[in-house]
Amino acid sequence: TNRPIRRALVSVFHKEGIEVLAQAFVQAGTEVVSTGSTAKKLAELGVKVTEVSEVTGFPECLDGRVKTLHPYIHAGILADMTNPEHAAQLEGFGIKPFDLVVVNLYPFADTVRSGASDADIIEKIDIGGPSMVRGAAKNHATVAIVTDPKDYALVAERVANGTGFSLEEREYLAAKAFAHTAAYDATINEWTAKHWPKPETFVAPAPENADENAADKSQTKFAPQFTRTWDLAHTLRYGENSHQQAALYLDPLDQTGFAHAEQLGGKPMSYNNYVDADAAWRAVWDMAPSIAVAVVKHNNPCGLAIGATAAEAHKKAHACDPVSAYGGVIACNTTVTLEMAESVRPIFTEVIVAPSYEPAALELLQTKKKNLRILKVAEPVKNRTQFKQIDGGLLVQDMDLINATGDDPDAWKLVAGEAADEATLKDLVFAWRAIRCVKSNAILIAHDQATVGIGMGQVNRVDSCHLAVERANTLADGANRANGAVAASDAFFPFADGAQVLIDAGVKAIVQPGGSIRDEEVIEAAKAAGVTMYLTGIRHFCH
Ligand code: 93A
Repeated sequence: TNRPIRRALVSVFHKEGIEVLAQAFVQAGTEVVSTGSTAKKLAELGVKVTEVSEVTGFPECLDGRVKTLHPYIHAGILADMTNPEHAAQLEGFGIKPFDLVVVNLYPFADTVRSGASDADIIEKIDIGGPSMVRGAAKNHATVAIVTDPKDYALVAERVANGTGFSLEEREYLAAKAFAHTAAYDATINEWTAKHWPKPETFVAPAPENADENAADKSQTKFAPQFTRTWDLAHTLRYGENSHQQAALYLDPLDQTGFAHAEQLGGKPMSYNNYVDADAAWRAVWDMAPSIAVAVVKHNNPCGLAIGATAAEAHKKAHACDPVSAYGGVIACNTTVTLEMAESVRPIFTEVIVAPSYEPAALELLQTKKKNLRILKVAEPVKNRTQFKQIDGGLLVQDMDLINATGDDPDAWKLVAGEAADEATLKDLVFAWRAIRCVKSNAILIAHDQATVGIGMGQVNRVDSCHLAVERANTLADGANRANGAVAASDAFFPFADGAQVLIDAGVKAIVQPGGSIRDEEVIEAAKAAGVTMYLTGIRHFCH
């Protein structure tokens, strides 16, 4: 099934690595047809190359938008030479078939990332390239299609020794080529969907009595077909557990997010390190512009605090639960100072992530904590679409951000006790912001801009209340930290029992969304104890 390569079509934007192919073409005397600057480069490398315009008898035009889009090229790509009729037709037209097509496309994603103008970005939507790639891939019966420079060495070998590729190899190359054009188009789809949102004129009015879950696809801001592409960054040692394979993929249109962190020290990041560090990184940005530090374990905070300095914020966050902080991940939303590095130094920590490090802080961490993975992330967390895979499907949602209306205390409703004084209100706002990152029935007790007890991961709210109180009150020195502190609940109390646990522990104020049919019972419990209670009207579930 091997087909020797006598005639090749080469049109590549990135010319890197082309030398090895050129050498093979020269050696084998392959007839090469090529586009403008690729032809120039190949000629410089000694290849006898024919310009596409010579083959078509038509000049490249419209600023290069039309180069290869011509039947003299595409019939040469698409003729199935195992089919005698195709062969006869080609001969009738005087068109010669291609055995090899080498193409790489205009760099659309790179152009988007470079911050180029819309006009420049649109000019980088390759039309002729994908047409050649898809044509050659379709016609893998007689054509080998190469899109990946990593394959050049093998191609060169097969060109030079005259063996070409087997059918099995051409099929594989075709599959790879279709993956390449699909990813390319998905990236264009993502950019255009973001930049050209649906105009009002296309939004159908919601039908009367519409079931809110019914699939009125015209209503959603998400595209009916949610295509999205991710570039494989690298494989990971293993996944959540050692028997699971895993890898990290990156968003091709964005090089600033946490996944693109620069690693300045330590062992390679693991799957769980990424999960935890991402959660910690997000948690500290919920506190911006205040200086904040989060300590995360198993995707949940074991401490979160605001401080006048990074070091102070770390000390306060760590003090919330020093037992759990062992082997945790630390995130800071400002420069890590030497003082903070000193504070981190004695604590066994898996990962530290921050926007920057004082040189002395970095040196200390790099030299004294050799295993500590040190990450630097270029930009704060920004709003993204979130995905959660379910069996056979994908759930898509906007990110839950701390700037929803209910996060503004001016919009809160005082339903029990006296209005909080300034310091108490500050702690309530802190607790409410901090609750966003706590998972599954979140109850958080806070004092002096720091968490002191966090209840999470429970299947009922009352257990989370017990856990939060227990955490707050089981420090070695026996301090009863819940007493006089404030508390937040990520969702309403379905019964008064959970709130009562907090009240009995001595919290002076509680913030929660409200909205339970038993709100009155909950409010009564607070009133009876003289505890202040605010309702936010929105909740911050996080699973
Ligand atoms: O503008 S295009 O969509 N129109 C075409 O007809 C065409 N043919 C090849 N872009 C086209 N190409 C692309 O040009 C190839 O995909 C490749 O990336 C690039 C190579 O052009 P040059 O050889 O001039 O650098």
